[in-house]
Amino acid sequence: MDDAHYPTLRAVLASALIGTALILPVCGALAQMSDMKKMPGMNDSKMSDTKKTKTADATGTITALNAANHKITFDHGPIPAIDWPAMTMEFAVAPSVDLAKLKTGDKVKFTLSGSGNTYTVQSISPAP
Ligand SMILES: [Cu+2]
Repeated sequence: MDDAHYPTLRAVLASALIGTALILPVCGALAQMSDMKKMPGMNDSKMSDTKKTKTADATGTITALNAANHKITFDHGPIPAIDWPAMTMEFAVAPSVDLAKLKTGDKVKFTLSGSGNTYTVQSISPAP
């Protein structure tokens, strides 16, 4: 190839690189800014949603009692108030609730309070 083209090519490549170098950070900054605009908004609504304390009423059957850790396992029905499907799960129980009065197999109504996926049983009463 003739040398005459080499500097030109280099200049073109150099300016392309500089152009890329100049454009990329701007795009990156814009992308970050729009990400940052989006993310906190999403997190905010999610956080305020999950961090807000909610209470819910539910019914279920006691499938296990863990007196040592003051926990109880319910096979519970759907809990629309907190968007939960029916499932079997263990809950921490508030100290005010006397687990000694309960036994596995009891059908009960119970109230929950908490946020996100962390709910504590606040009261338990026999289901009608
Ligand atoms: Cu559950």
